[in-house]
Amino acid sequence: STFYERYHSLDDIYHWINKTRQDNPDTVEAILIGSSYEKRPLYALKLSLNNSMNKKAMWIDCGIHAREWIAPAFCLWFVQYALSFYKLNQEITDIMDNMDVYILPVMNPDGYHYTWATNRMWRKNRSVSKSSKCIGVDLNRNFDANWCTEGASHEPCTEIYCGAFPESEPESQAVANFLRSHKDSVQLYLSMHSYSQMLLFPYSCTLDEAENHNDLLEMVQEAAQLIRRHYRNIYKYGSGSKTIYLAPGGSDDWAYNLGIKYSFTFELQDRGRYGFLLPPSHISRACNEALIAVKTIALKVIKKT
Ligand code: 0X9
Ligand code: ZN
Repeated sequence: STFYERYHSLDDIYHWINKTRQDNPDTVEAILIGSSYEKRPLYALKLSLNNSMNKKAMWIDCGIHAREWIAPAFCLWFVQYALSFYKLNQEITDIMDNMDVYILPVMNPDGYHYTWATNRMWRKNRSVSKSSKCIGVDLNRNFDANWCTEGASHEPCTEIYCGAFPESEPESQAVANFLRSHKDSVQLYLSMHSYSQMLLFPYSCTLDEAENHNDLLEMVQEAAQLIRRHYRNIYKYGSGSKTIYLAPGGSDDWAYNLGIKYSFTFELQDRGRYGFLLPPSHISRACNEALIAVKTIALKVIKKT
């Protein structure tokens, strides 16, 4: 199997980031957007394949949740695909000609490292709480979008602990700061998770409909249809609160409220057979499916804006 058909340790991913940057000095930049609770660097890659000015941009983060290994694998896959197929594949060429892409391969490096070293099923980050012996905040409950209302918990020992206050965690703060300072260019926000095969959009923090609900629905519906046609695989789609559950404090809702009106969370393979333990032999298919959805949505955003 190739590099992209395997899961990689955090050290391997840091080496990959550095190598990717060095091998593509004109098109790839590594931006240090912050550091984790345990002081690991958070590098976002900026892919800029057509060096025209004033370009719009999309953001993809992977690995908010530590045990969802297919997500960082997708981020690496996507970078490799974009760099290899620019000028060969029409769709990725159109996307890269119109948008810069920011990619954060591992948003929760401390948790990811912990899943390799100690507990494969760890979800949260690794921050130590003042009030409890339990460790970790759910970074996808730590953003400032109806923070810690129904669907999150103030109890540090739960898997959905929202943290002491919104953006209490260095990882969520780094992403929020970066997006705040790039909100004029970033038009599309994507966050990669697993598992359950869903294409979700705001809101998850309320049952209210987003202002452009029908637009968002149309985009994920087309993406899901294409996945079904190409791979005979079913992805559910809809607003987060109505498709899975109420879950406040998520990055997608927060980015949406910031003004990034095309904001999505993908739940990649599978539907529960292997769950978080998706075998490496499934990586390629899972990533190709997700790629169809990313392309479909990005092209639609380009057309609309
Ligand atoms: O609960 C989550 O954070 C996500 N599901 S997961 O199984 N990967 O943990 C769904 C996130 C949907 N979006 C928001 N809740 N904002
Ligand atoms: Zn997740």
